[in-house]
Amino acid sequence: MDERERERERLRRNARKHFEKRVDPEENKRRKRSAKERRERRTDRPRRRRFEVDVEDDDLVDFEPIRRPKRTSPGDDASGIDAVPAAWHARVVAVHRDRAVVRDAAGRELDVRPTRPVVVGDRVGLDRVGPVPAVAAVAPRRSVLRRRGASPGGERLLAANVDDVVVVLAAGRPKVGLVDRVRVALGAEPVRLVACVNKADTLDAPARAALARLLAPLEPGGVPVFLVSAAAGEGLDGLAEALRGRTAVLVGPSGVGKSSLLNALAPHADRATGAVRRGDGKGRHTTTSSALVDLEGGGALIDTPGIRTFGLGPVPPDEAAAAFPEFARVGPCRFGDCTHRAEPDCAVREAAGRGEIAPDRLASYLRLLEDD
Ligand SMILES: Nc1nc2c(ncn2[C@@H]2O[C@H](COP(=O)(O)OP(=O)(O)OP(=O)(O)O)[C@@H](O)[C@H]2O)c(=O)[nH]1
Ligand SMILES: [Mg+2]
Ligand SMILES: [Zn+2]
Repeated sequence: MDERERERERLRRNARKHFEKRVDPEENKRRKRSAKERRERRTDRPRRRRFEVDVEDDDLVDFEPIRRPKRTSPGDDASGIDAVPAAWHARVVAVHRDRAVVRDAAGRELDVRPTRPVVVGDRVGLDRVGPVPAVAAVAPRRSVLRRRGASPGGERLLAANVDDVVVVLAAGRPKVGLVDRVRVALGAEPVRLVACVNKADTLDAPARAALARLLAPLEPGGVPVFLVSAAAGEGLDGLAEALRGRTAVLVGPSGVGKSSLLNALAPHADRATGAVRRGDGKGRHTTTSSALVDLEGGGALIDTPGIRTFGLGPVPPDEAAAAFPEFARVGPCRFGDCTHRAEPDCAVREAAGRGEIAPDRLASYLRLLEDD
């Protein structure tokens, strides 16, 4: 069976799966009715407020699932925020289950009722009537970092209005493929992607050389790389310089040192950090909610909870390939729509065979195609 045939078979299988999942509409109605009755019987259950969210996986506790269909898109608020006096404009610096924390124009932090879905980094206009201010309007988002939710169709916004997305990895076992994943997730978002490899202090000279080889394809692909140590202070000046005056969000697996970096770059941040597990060096998900901290030299950093995976769902080959600009630099493949998986005369696989494309870059690309 050739590759195209296999692909068709896979699509057929998928279609069948969804078809089999469909239930009879009458049966569906009956199920909904009985679920409603069950809910109504449980009168002791506290009523859910609109802004409370279901936690679907523990690695993203406070990331906000954006429910669809939603009636108030941030764009609807465009005139809304202009109608709010400038003194009541504020920036969301933390989002909790039942409240958000904002910093207002005077630099004061206050609790607000998140009467609209907000995410860290949002610019909001407040309604200050009443004992606890409410979010009256959310400014249109200049940029967003989103991740596919655990439920189908439910995506999660991780942060809004950021200039930089900094993927943080640990020097010992850097999951470089995460950089590619985040790049694909960002698509055409107007943000800069940065890679930051922390814990440089744990490397000896040969390990440093091996790491440099692993990271080498990133910079020519337009991703600046910083090798730093939050613990030893190495490389922090360069990173701080690159982020000055900008809003950056730190994302990465648990235990790589995101919060430690934030503490090193913004000493008043005082974020909790936690030891990694002894056996596998993985973190223990110390940070449970995102927070935005202002940097002294201007700009801001957003700390986020560690992510286990950065799910994307199946990625179309051309979208995946866009994250690997070096593929386009090798000669054309025989087929114009070559996916570089198994087609004959594939220039990309041939270049990887000659070592002109790093084999782990090709592997990372192929993993993206298989994601589901
Ligand atoms: N050797 C070394 N250890 C570090 C460095 N930076 C952080 N650590 C340690 O790594 C562990 C995890 O650090 P955190 O800052 O809590 O990691 P995190 O990425 O915020 O983890 P989560 O909040 O769980 O996502 C802590 O024990 C830190 O002391 C570093 O540069 N070198
Ligand atoms: Mg943390
Ligand atoms: Zn090819």
